[in-house]
Amino acid sequence: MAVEYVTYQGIKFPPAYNSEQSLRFTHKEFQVQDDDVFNVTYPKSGTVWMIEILSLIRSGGDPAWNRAVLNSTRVPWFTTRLGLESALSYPRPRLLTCHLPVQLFPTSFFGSRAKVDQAGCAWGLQYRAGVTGAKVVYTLRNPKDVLVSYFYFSKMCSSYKDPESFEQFLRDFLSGDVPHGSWFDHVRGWMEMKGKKNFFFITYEELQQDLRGSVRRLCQFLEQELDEGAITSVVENASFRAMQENKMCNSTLLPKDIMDQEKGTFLRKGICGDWKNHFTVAQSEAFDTIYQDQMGGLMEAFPWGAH
Ligand code: PPS
Repeated sequence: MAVEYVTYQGIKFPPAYNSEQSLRFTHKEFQVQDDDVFNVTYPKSGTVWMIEILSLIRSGGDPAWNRAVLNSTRVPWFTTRLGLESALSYPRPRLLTCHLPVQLFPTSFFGSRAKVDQAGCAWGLQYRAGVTGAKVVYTLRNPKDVLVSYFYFSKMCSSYKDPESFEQFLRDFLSGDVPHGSWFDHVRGWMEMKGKKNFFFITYEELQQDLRGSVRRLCQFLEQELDEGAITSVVENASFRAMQENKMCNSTLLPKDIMDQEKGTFLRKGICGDWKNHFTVAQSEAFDTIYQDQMGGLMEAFPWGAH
């Protein structure tokens, strides 16, 4: 059946999980609590990985919760219809997840005066430091790897249009004509928050390179002290292999009409640099030109910036 995306404020969303009403509600009316922790990503950047890490940290390194309860219940997708119900009945302190670009994030997180401040805050939103203690963990990944992962995911997930070809998907990704909008806008928007004390930025590549160090930094940010044994347990239980074996996070429990496991695997490769197996030299150069143009000075801020 043909997929018709839901559009909210000019951005497309997959129809199985979102409606215009649920997106408007989470944008305009969802009440952020002081002790909420948000896991925010552009798709395919390490969302479910961070869900495992955050839940393991929350349970002091004990994997029982991760092994017994679905990831979508532990850290609900609060912008989706079902996720919103879970989020509203979730006992505080909540762990929540979304792919929202910053301009569609709940306004209750920000000051509501919708005017551009003198410093030129991009979306006309002002952060009210001290009013809310809610925290955001934003994970980003080399966009070329995001694109490859997104390409395969779109093939297996019924709520996404099956890409015509890699070349076409590349064109759509570069022009931002994909669900959840442009990677460039998403990252640039959230990067405006860099330096705020309630924002934590991390890359997929850092998680790969030094998961233990990343978990330590996250614990510090979340003000949750874990001893070395507990950190070891987080690292072990959030490994690619452990996650592949855990039905509560490997997506194999999803019904075929949502995710067809015969068409692919959600935890597909879990590596950095798979783009090199997919991009031609010309495609990579075209990507770099647009990346440079869109990201400008932000380029060097990321581990893949120099390449
Ligand atoms: S989604 O659909 O947006 O929620 O997808 P998301 O979870 O953001 O991204 C899925 C990719 O993350 C990889 N992944 C991991 N890599 C390494 N280690 C661990 N533990 C891990 N967990 C998830 C997953 O394999 C997807 O990447 P690809 O490149 O497709 O393998």
